[in-house]
Amino acid sequence: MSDQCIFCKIVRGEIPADIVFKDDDCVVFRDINPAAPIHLLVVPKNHVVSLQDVGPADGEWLGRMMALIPKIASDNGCDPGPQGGFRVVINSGAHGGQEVGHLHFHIMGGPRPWAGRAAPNA
Ligand code: DGP
Repeated sequence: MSDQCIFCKIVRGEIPADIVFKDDDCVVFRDINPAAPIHLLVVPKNHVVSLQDVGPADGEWLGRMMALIPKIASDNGCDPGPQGGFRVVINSGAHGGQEVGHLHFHIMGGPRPWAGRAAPNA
């Protein structure tokens, strides 16, 4: 955990968020500035700065988080199958367009065209 990190504060319940799922590994909440009709952030409870900071020892919890994504997407309105689906984005570091220094997966879905940002920091 990091004292000043905004996502750690959401994980600790110190600031509000529209949380749709939580388990031992992660918290999932709606993006405050959605780029798609459905835009969720999957945030590990551990303070990991970015994907650049993970390695082989992180495979188990990362794999569990990744494997949750299809169910979280469909539970929150993403249509199944090839006619539906969703986009997953992980921005990493300044050149990757990362704004919040706590690893997170964006899940974006809903019928196209998407109004507003087509993708975070695209
Ligand atoms: P990134 O650029 O990948 O670091 O994306 C950060 C996303 O986090 C961005 O789409 C907006 C979202 N965000 C930033 N602060 C907050 C917040 O306080 N609450 C929520 N729900 N989302 C936030």
